[in-house]
Amino acid sequence: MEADILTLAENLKKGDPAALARAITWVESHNPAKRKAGSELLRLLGPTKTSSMRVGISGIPGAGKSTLIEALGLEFIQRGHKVAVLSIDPSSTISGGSILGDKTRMARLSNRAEAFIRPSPSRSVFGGLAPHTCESVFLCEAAGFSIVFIETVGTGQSEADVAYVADILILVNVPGQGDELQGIKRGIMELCDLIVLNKADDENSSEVQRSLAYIKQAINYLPARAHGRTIEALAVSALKGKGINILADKIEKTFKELETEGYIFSSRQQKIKFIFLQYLRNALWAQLTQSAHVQHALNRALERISENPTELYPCVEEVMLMISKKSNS
Ligand SMILES: Nc1nc2c(ncn2[C@@H]2O[C@H](COP(=O)(O)OP(=O)(O)O)[C@@H](O)[C@H]2O)c(=O)[nH]1
Ligand SMILES: [Mg+2]
Repeated sequence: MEADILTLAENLKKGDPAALARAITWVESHNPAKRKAGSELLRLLGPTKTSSMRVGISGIPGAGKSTLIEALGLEFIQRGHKVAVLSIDPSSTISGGSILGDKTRMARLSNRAEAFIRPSPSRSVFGGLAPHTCESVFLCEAAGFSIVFIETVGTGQSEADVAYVADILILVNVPGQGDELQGIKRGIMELCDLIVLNKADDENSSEVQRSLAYIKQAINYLPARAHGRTIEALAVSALKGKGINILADKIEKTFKELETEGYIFSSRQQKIKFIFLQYLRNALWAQLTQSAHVQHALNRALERISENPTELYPCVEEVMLMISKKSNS
């Protein structure tokens, strides 16, 4: 394994896609030996000196996230970038996954030597996507990728988690979404830096204009972001390639400004602490609930609480008691 790790590190640093794919498999693995090899590899590679732009792309399924990433990816390649795409795939198991899904959707991008596309499971060994996605981003950077897109599944926790990994978060909307749906998206709207109205194939259509006006109005009601910028809205058509260069300009400009202000560096520092704590909490939970006694106490408490909902605290105490007995024995 040791020699394997060294060889892999060398090949990865040369930008070999097979080495990168293998390394990502290691950090995502449920197999403790592979997982350990993955950490060893990351330690060996160390922090990369060049910083990549980490761009999260969020939005409901079908909004055109993958199509948009393909269009943006090709644009950034033209600008001299190497583009990695990590698409969070809920159906992907840790061992493999539905690689076909997004690769076929990004056929033109995946044919390019400057691009690397990889579906990533939405849950790691210890739950949540942030820890392993974050490590996969580090690996992409070590392999020389200068922009990393992280595409979420557009539902649930992955949306909030991706904000911990990305420097810039883009929310993809489509014309004609009702107020109700926009409301659901409020949580993610508060985290994003740019809102893209995709499928604006005809930017002058009344539906596009209405949706854009609605988004701009909604932005006014959002609290200010930590970096003090207002969220911008932009209509594009990923399919027709409209507005893609403007969007790419905005991404580059925002990133450069935030980097110059030191915001990228400090927010990455903050975020990695959160990720570490999430990782640790999940690891602790996994370890504590390994014991059959604790599992038994946990099941008993779950049963008790379902019958006596007011006994939340005593039930917690009961399990805690068993945990401390186990850790002292
Ligand atoms: N008309 C139109 N269709 C689009 C546009 N972008 C994506 N689509 C289509 O929307 C569907 C879903 O796109 P996809 O990128 O897979 O969405 P995702 O689930 O958000 O990744 C596909 O059939 C795309 O061809 C666009 O700008 N205009
Ligand atoms: Mg997609």
